[in-house]
Amino acid sequence: MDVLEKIKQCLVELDGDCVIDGVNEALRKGIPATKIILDAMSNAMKEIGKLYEEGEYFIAELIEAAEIFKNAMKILEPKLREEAKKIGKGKKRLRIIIGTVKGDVHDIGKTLVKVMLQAVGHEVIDLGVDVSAEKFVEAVRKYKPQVLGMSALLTTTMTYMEEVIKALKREGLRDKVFIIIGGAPTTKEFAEKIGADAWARNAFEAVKIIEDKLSS
Ligand code: B12
Repeated sequence: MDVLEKIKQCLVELDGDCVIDGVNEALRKGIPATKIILDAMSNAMKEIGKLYEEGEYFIAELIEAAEIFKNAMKILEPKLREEAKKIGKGKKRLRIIIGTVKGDVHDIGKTLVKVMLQAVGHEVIDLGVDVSAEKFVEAVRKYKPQVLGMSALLTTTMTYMEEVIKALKREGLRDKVFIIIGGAPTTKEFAEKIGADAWARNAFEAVKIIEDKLSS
């Protein structure tokens, strides 16, 4: 079996040791960390989501999958940072605020975006998870970032992104930041509908969009 397929299978089966073995093997073979994370591991998480939906897996399994993912990230993060540096134009260092919106505690995707943006050389202020509109507004006022990134993994919380944008408008801060959103249920159309400036499918794309639009 191909090593990326092995990592995916092992993660879906929640076999942490096997994931770590697979990751080490893939790195030895020279497979980029970006590919390991965005292809094998992220697809495994989608698969795990499906198993949850179908009633095969429960919350305990989702928690375990998240733990395994985070453990593998400890090995992959240094490589990921090296690789991300290469996409960065690195001309302008930006200040970026990022957070997962209110009601939502999913943070793996957001953290990946953060790590890659930091690797390119930007300053990232991570507001964490379950972040209210007031907190986003306060942070934009305080830190004056060029970019605001919002993450949501639930269809019930993604709508809150629009609340944040409305709150920024009310405070006269909307036009001062470039707003980029992401997270599994979001789309480019949704981003346009709520008045965000951009949407990214994954962490790699997020860095590219920000570099192209703002860092050159
Ligand atoms: C792991 C997981 C959990 C873990 C999260 C642990 C953690 N620390 O994050 C735990 C157990 C806590 C959890 C809880 C719940 N979960 Co959950 N979870 C998942 C799962 C399996 C994987 C998510 C993940 O980490 N993916 C891997 C990362 C790398 O991918 P990603 O998050 O999509 O991020 C990438 C892009 O989206 C993008 N991106 C992400 N954020 C951002 C931000 C910006 C600015 C940009 C530009 C890009 C970007 O870049 C990232 C990297 O490439 C998903 C399945 C799925 N399909 O997503 C379900 C899923 C999201 N969960 C789901 C549900 C229902 C729940 C619960 C409601 C279950 C419950 N009954 O309690 C709770 C909600 C808790 C809450 N209030 O938030 C559903 C959501 C359904 C829906 N349509 O709303 C899903 C889709 C599973 C399913 N198919 O049913 N979950």
